[in-house]
Amino acid sequence: MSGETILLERRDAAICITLNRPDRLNSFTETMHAELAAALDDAAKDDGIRAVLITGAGRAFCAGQDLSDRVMGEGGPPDLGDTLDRLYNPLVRRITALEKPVIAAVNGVAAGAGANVALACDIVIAGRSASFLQAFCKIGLIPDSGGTYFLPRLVGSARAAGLALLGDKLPAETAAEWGLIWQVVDDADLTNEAWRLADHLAKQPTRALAMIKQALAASATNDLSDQLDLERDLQRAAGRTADYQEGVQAFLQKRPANFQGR
Ligand code: T3D
Repeated sequence: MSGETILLERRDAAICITLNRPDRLNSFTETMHAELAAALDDAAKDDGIRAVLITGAGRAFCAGQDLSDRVMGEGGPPDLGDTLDRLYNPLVRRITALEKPVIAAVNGVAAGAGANVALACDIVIAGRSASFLQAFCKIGLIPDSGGTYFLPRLVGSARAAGLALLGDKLPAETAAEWGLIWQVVDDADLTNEAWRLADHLAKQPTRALAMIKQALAASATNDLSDQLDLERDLQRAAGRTADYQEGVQAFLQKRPANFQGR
């Protein structure tokens, strides 16, 4: 069900969550966090949903925290560690732990936590006019929502430092050239292309895709030996799925596989 700050659209086994505060560039409020968390939890529980798409309404993907909620009151500065603990960190964990592929369709500027929430998704595609902005240093903060984790891993330490310390806008095409994101498409094609991708992923062997997510995430901290052990364990589990049987049969029978996500 759509909410006050997000829109939900279901097409077969894929669901699109649209961040919907366009006049504030879809910046995060507590309500948007709550609605997004509920939508992701519903997607996690619903076996019929096999791919999730996240995008923004209007001209932005998301401008990070709504700064009008951060005006200093008499009680002194807000405890930003608390908001990371309660809101942003659980969001990034929800996305990365979801046992289904998550696509970010970045339709305009993605700034602050908005940029890093996009980078937490499994596949990031962007419209040609989109941009990525580690806006934090401009207001005296550090990249959060996984920014200091994702950036060096995706683009290397020199580019990560430049992005985080300068806070300049990185155009989508450069982001793709640098390997920060998967793909850039023409703005007019973004919605169709994002749905095409979501529809494709929703028809794939969902459990194997979840295990691929798990293995890729673990490779950031595992050594080769541990990673080989993990691949063994996950492959053992993948080999016991109905979709693996279907994949092999379909190959041998020279027909498209009809995966059920089991
Ligand atoms: O606080 C915690 O809990 C800790 C967690 C922090 C996570 C964070 O994300 S911190 C970083 C917060 N985000 C930013 O610092 C980005 C602020 N926004 C911008 O720098 C620019 O708006 C953009 C570069 C994203 C886009 O620039 P531009 O020129 O295309 O648009 P604009 O004119 O600046 O924005 C349009 C409107 O959206 C404008 O309102 P107005 O003048 O039309 O009434 C602007 O104030 C509003 N807006 C944009 N971003 C935010 C925002 N309002 C509240 N919060 C925002 N983040």
